[in-house]
Amino acid sequence: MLRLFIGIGLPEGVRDGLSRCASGLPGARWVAPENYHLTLRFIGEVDEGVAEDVNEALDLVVAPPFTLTLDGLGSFGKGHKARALWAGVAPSDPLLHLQAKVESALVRAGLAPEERKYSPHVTLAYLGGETPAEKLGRYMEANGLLREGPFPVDHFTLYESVLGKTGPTYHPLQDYPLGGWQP
Ligand code: 2AM
Repeated sequence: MLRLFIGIGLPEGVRDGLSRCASGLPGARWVAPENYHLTLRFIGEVDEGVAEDVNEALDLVVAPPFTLTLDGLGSFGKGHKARALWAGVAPSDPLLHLQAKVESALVRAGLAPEERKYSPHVTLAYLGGETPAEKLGRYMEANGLLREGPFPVDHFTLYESVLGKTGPTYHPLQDYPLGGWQP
């Protein structure tokens, strides 16, 4: 079985910029900068036959390249209930267009449609409940002006997520270019 998701990798300069925010928050499990990414669609565990169907469907996705900007910080959950800290993505119609194309390709490949609303973000850290709300508030204030980009997005990627003792690592399996149909 393969644990798959589809995402957009970030240029080294953007990862460096984000990593400068990755300290000063007790209880945070920081994502390693080489693992920073923007998810388009989480797939989960599938067998190799389904993975091949997904690959063939993604090969047919046609969407234009675009630029993205990361803007500000947010969290899933608030205060002491926050469970993830992330960099936000400045509103982008081309990103939503690509995400919709990817979603319909996956449904064509036989996957069940995603029920959850798409919420673009780059996870910087997971919080296990030991981070005091007041420390998180101060961290957000100190780092909330975070802004990276604009940077070009000219492909998206099928990743395998490998769960390990120190957390998951993400391995690119296949890149799909943006910018028109290529034989
Ligand atoms: P996250 O960054 O908010 O944790 C690989 O796990 C990627 O898929 C991550 O970007 C993760 O989002 C996203 N993802 C979405 N739904 C998921 C789920 N149910 N389980 C694990 N990862 C999920």
